[in-house]
Amino acid sequence: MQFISTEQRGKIGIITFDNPTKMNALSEGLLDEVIPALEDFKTKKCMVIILRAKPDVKVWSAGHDIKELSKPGRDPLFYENALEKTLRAIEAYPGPVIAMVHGSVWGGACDLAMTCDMVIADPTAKFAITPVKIGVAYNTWGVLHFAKRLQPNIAKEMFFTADPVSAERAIQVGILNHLVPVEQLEAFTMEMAQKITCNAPLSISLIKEQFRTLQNATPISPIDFERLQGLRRTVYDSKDYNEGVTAFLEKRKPIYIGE
Ligand code: LCV
Repeated sequence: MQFISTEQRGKIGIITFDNPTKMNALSEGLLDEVIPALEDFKTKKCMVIILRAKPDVKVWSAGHDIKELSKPGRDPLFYENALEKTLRAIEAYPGPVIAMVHGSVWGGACDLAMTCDMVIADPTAKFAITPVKIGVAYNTWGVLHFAKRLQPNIAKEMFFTADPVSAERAIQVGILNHLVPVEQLEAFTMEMAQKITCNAPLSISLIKEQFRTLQNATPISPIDFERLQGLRRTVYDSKDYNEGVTAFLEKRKPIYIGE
């Protein structure tokens, strides 16, 4: 594998993002390695998955590879998008997926962390969800991950400001299960994973699936779904989306006009 490394320790599967030159951006290449890794750990009956970056990184993941975002006029977060497929694979994994976070977490990587069953971080961690920074038409299922996990006012502040949330605040508002010192992060996470592997795997996978089914059972009428998709199209067709991506690639501040 080119962009991740994997390791199995007993019934624990570990996936490490390892593309530092691109700050572990969630490119199709990286994600196309994560999904088979999850499948492989499932075959090996790993009960717990740890998703992590290398110990010394500044950035856990820079989020979607912006260079791969679809051009205006096409939905950037379509159902078969590599990140959407990865999020579904994490939700469907028959055991807890723990995000072990050292460093900053951006955009789609923040959604990834919020889709994991638990998040354990050290004080270097920070979390930013960034569609409004780039003019992206975020998807409704993605918004649901935040709406399920956080108080609406906190989730809205994260989306509307796109500001990174510090580790200290992340533990206060419920993004984190635990905030531990840098030097204890790996041992603490492994200890929790190890503890879980001593419990009944069938019961664990049932309860995880019950959580997934209940949390996704958010009633929305077909007409409302169509309406939201129409609103999303207005955004991903907009001049602002084009400006957001172009400004990022040109390393300048975007100038939004609301069209
Ligand atoms: C491609 C990148 C990226 C990147 N893609 O290093 O959630 S949504 O809807 O927004 C979704 C669409 C999404 O996830 O969008 C991506 C959201 N991610 C971000 O907003 C983070 C953008 N990146 C940054 O703010 C900085 O790069 C951080 C703070 C991560 C690191 O800053 P630092 O000064 O250490 P540079 O900014 O110099 O980045 C190093 C190289 O990585 C590229 C960036 O363009 C630069 O490329 P060059 O070496 O060609 O100059 N890069 C960074 N993030 N998400 N490429």
